[in-house]
Amino acid sequence: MTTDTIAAIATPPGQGGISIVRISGPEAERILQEIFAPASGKTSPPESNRLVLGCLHDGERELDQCMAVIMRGPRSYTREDVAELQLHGGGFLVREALEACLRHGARLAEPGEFTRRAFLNGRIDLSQAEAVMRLISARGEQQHRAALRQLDGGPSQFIRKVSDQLYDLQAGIAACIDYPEEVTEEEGTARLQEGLKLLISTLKSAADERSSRLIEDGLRVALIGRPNVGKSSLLNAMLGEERAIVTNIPGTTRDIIRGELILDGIPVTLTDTAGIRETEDPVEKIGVDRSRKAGREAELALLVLDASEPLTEEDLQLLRDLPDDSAVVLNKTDLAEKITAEDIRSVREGIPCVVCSALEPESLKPVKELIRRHTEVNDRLALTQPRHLESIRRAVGHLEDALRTSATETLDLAAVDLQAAQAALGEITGDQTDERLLDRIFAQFCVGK
Ligand SMILES: Nc1nc2c(ncn2[C@@H]2O[C@H](COP(=O)(O)OP(=O)(O)OP(=O)(O)O)[C@@H](O)[C@H]2O)c(=O)[nH]1
Ligand SMILES: [Mg+2]
Repeated sequence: MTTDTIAAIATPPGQGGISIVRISGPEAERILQEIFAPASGKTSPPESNRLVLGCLHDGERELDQCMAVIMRGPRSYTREDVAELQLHGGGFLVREALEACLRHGARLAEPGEFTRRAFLNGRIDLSQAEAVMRLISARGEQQHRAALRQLDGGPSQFIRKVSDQLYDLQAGIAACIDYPEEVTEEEGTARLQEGLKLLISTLKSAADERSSRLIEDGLRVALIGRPNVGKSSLLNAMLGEERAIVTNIPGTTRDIIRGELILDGIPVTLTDTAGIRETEDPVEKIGVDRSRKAGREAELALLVLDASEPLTEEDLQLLRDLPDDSAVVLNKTDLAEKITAEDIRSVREGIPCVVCSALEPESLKPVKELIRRHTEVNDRLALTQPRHLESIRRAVGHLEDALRTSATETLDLAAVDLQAAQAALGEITGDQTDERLLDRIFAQFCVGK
């Protein structure tokens, strides 16, 4: 399908032990022969999939002593002939090697073009191609696991199974229309509706938006509260580093400060905020607005209170204003406690409340445990990637239309909805795609992959 030969540096820029330059296409082997001479002096074509030691040169000029391999298609990543050079890792050398490939007829690859070719040549489907990029950029265990499952073809198998069941329903409609003496319209409609309900519930339970968001984006936790209660100290203690400035002057933190930690394989973004209070200072005012916004936008808002002081009117107001699904952290329990969890619950019934001291790392366990409870995900989900969820939502919409249409109109009209659902599912595996969608997906890749 593809006719030209592409080349790119597959390893990140900078110095390292080894860098890899990759070539794919019909000219890959010729280019390799022209710029690489095996140390054995052999001139016969090298064996496929075997690393060979030799000399990389550009005409008369020696560039490196390196390893090279030719992987003849279809036993290669792209199913085309692929050559790889393993060079000594260094910015100058690797760029020279790439230049040599380009001078001998290769074209510089676009981001993701190797993987795009693997997809176009039928080696992997679209969802697996996306999984490659997810694997590369995985932060934390859960993202990694979801990416591996996807690369393994889990979501694709699931979609194909659902798609087969959808074809069965389409065939059922056709049978009903073509052979009315065999299947009555009522029987056909009843069977279709039963099948549709089952498919809708299968798709909905395979694509849980909350779990998907957690796996993809992690959990956002905001530390809010009035000044000087120890929000920045808590952030630092949780991260194990001095990220935010801490002083005993109320109003120290002026802006949003973020840090990331991984809890149970899920990335958790902790946000420290400016202490919330009435102020005339225009800069502090902006900070306070941002704090309130961070509290509203987080999946989990933690109201931090200074347990060594009685509850103030500001504390009570913040406590009442907390969004649902928030919790309270009573900090500074190394000092004499003036507030208890009971006091808090008498204002907000049932709200989770933990006690700790930012100065005693051991005491942070309950805070971590509280956050961890919010990171629980259904990790057996078939689909987690946002693009896939969007297709599933559309497919479910069409199936629900079909359910309505079959109740009020004729079956052939419902068949149109089923076709639309089938097309939406096909976008996930790439059975139905257009160039624009492919461009959008592969533009997110790195060059050389
Ligand atoms: N004894 C004790 N002191 C603490 C604890 N946590 C914080 N402090 C002290 O309380 C003061 C304020 O701490 P910060 O972490 O700056 O408080 P903050 O909530 O970020 O304050 P703003 O940035 O002004 O909103 C500092 O002097 C800290 O050392 C704690 O658990 N125990
Ligand atoms: Mg602070």
